Order: sequence, then C-alpha cells, then structure tokens
Amino acid sequence: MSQKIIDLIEKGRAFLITSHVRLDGDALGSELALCEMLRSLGKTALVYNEDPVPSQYRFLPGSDRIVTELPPLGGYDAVFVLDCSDLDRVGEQAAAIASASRIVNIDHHVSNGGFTDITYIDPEASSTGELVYRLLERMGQRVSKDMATNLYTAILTDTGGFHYGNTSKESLITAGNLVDRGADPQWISENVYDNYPLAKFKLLTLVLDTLQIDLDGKVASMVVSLEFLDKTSALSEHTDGFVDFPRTIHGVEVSILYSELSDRFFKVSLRSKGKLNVESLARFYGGGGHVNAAACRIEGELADIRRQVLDFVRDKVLAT
Ligand SMILES: [Mn+2]
Repeated sequence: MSQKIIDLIEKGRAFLITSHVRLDGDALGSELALCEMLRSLGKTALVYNEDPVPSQYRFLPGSDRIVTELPPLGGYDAVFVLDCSDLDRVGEQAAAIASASRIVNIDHHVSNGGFTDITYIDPEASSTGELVYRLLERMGQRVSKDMATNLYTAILTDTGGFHYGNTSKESLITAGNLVDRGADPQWISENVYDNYPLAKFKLLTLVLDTLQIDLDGKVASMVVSLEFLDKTSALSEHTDGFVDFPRTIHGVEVSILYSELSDRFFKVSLRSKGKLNVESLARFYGGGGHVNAAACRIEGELADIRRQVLDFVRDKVLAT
C-alpha cells in the first residue's frame, strides 16, 4: 500500500470520493466505508456518483447522503476514485475530476490503466472493499457496524455471493472479520439478492426467451433490447445479474449478455468458468474487468457483434 495515501489522509482536511457509472455493491460499499472512516478522523468527506443509488443498495448505511451533482473541487485536498480501472469510468465529469489537485485510485481491476500516481491497486484482491478494509486496518481504525455492512456487501457482491474465482482465503477471512464487527450476512443477502422489483422479473422472462447456445454448448448468450425495457417498465439497472443465469447451464463455459444501450450500441457483459479469461475479450474492445467477469461496449448491428464476439471466444478464450 502506498504510504502516500496514508500521509494524504493524515494531512488533508476534505476529501471527495467517487466511483464508476452503473454502480455496484463494491463501488458503493467501498465509498461509504471510506467516507465514514474519513469522517471519524474528523475530516470532511462526501461521496459523489453520476448515477443514483440502485434500489437494492439503498439499505447501505449512508447511501442516502450520496450526491449526484459534482461539487466545486477547489475545497477538496484530494479525490478518491474507487473501483475504476480508468478515470473515464466515473462518467461525464471525468474531465472535471481530472483537474483535481490530487487523485487517489484504489482498485482491483487487472486492466488498470494507471491514471494517477497515488494508487493502491491489487488485482489479486477480491474487491475494492477488501482494499479499503486493509487501509482501515493499516491506519488502526475501528471498523464500525455500518462500515462492516458496507464492506461485507462489497466483497459479497464482487465475488458473486462467494462464488467466483476471486473468492480467496483472504476475502473469506475479511468477510468473517466483518461479521465479527456486526455485518449480518442473512440480512445483507436478502437486501441484495432477494429484493427484485416485479418489473425486473418480468424483464427476465423476456430476456430468458432470447437464450442462444453456440460452440457445442460452451457459450450461452441472451439479449436485452430497449423494447423489452419499455414493455416491462424496467430500468437498465434491473439487468444486473442477468448474465449469471446462462452460466448456470451444464456445459456452458462462457455466458454473454448483449444489452442494447441505443441504436447500434451494445453493452456486452461476459462471465466465464474456471481459468477461461473473458477480460482479454473485453479489453480488445476497449473495456475491462476481471478474468471471470468483464464487460465492454461495441457499436454495430447485433448480428455482426455476435459473430465477432463468438469468433473471439472460439479462437482466443476457449483455445487457451
Ligand atoms: Mn469491484
């Protein structure tokens, strides 16, 4: 861990914390735990995100105090950019944030581009939440019940409920320590996973119907069209987790979700089993992520995109 980060926290007075668009449990949990730690040290700290908090994460302590309008950066000693491999991931305010006097990046993505020199990056960590926990320990900070809830949620969600290859001994020990500090695994899981709005379920029934199996049963893919969102009054955030369903099919090694963002523009979410690396595919198209979970955006006709992606999966991902 960079001593620079600890010095900066000790000397600074006011900090802004942000993360990526399309918020997830790791982004939010890490931000909120760090924010509480900074406040407990007597600092001014604020969390800013471009996107509002998705409904299943509104139980996170402190999530109601997150702002979606970027405050003037002049008053802040540094901006913490969490869980982002690239500054562009923060959204439309990336250029404004780039002008901050200091930027600190805490992240665990393999494809981190190194956009600042004050970093704590560990691709071996399960989640950014695990890194924030290490920072708390290193600084000798007490982990409150609220911090424990936020950080447990970060680890839980980024490991897919302790399911993916990043479910390491350290992530489980950290999760155990967080339970010891007051995180309630059943209550957190019920909030995150057993809390679907009905619109999401209706959307899922349409999306499941698009299931396509390719490459001898090894690849399964589904499509979310804008028309489906419209028909079911679902939001794009409701597609979170859909890509995990085809992966559960026997024999499937790679699952893909094509989500239409606008005309001729698709988000491609990728999941894989075992050592198969879908991050390489995402990176090829300008995206990124982790070995078993990655995403990118591709422009074009869906049929062409599917053909290109399947070619890449056959020649590069399954071939290794
Ligand atoms: Mn993460």
